Amino acid sequence: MSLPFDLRGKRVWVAGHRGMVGQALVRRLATEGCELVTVGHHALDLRRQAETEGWLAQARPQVVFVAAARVGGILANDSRPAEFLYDNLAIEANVIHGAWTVGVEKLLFLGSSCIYPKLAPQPMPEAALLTGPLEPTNEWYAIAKIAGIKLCQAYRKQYGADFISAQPTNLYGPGDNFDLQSSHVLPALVAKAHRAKVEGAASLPVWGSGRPLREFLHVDDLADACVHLMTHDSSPVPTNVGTGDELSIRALAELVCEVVGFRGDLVFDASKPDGTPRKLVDTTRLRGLGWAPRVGLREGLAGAYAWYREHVAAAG
Ligand code: GFB
Repeated sequence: MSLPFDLRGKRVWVAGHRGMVGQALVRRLATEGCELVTVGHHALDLRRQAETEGWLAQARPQVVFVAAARVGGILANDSRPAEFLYDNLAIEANVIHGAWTVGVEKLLFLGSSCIYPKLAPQPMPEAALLTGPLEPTNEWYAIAKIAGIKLCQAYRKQYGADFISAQPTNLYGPGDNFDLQSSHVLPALVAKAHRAKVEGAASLPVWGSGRPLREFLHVDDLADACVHLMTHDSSPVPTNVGTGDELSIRALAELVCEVVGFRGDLVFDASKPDGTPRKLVDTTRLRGLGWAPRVGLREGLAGAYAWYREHVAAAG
C-alpha cells in the first residue's frame, strides 16, 4: 500500500467513539479533513454479527479505527472473564470481518500491552508476542486482543487487506472510568485521593504491594499515535505505543496525592492482586516511524484531575 495514506475526504468510522480512546480519536481526527462516521451502542450492538454487517453495508466507511472494547482494571478483568473474552472476541470478529466484506481500505485495531507474556523481557518488543504464559488476572482480555491482532494479520495474508494494529500501554485521560470497582489504577487513585482530601481522611487505600511497575500514556498521545500509524504504517507487526517511562504504583500514588493535594498516608491492601510485575513496552518501532509522545505524566495527571473534578466530582 502506498504511504503516507491520506485521510482527507475519507469516510472514517471510529468504532467505540463514546469510550475514552474513541473520544480522543474523534478530537484528533477533527483536524484531518475527513468525514467522521459514528454510531452509538444503543443503535448498534457490535457483538451482533448481522446487525454490524447490516450497518456497515449502509454506512460504507473507507477507514476504520477499532476502539470499541470491553475494558477495565485488574479487578474487573479478574472477576468478569466471560465478558472480557466473549464481548471482545465478538466485537473484533464482527467489525474486522464486516470491514473486509464492505471493502474498507484501511483499518487499525487497538490491542493492549497485556498481550505480552507475564515475564516478557523488558522493555517488551513486538517479537515477544506468544513466547510465554500470560498474566492470569487479564489472560481472558489478552487472549481476545491477541485474536484481534491475528485477525488483522490473517486478513492481510489471505486477502491483502491493509489492516494494522497498535498495542498501547496503560492509558489515562479525559473520559476515563473513575468507578472504583471497574477502573484502572490511575483514575481509581485520583478518585480516592480526591475523596480522602474532601473528607479529611487520614489515609488512602492502595491495592496490592505498591511494587509493580507501570507505564502511563495520555489518551491524546495514543490518538495521535493511531493517526500516525494509520497514515504511515502498513505492516502485519502489532506496533507498541508507550512513553518509555515507568514508575512503581507507590510512586504513582505519591504523585497523585501531590497533584490532588492530599497529605495523608498510603495504606497498602495486600488482599488485592498486584498483577504483572512490570510491563514497559519497547517503542523502537514506533519511534522509527517518526512518532514520539508529548504529554508528561505530571501534566497529564493534572489535566485528568481537572476533568474528574468538572465531570465526575461536580456531578456527585
Ligand atoms: O490499572 P490496573 O487495574 O491494571 O492495576 P493492570 C495496576 C496496578 O495498580 C495493580 C494496583 O498492581 C493494582 O493492584 N492498584 C493500586 C490499583 N490501587 C488500585 C486501585 O484502587 N484500583 C486499581 N484498578 N488498581 C490492566 C489489565 O492490568 O492493564 C487490563 O487488567 C489492561 O486488561 C490494562 O490490559 C492496560 O495494569 O494490572
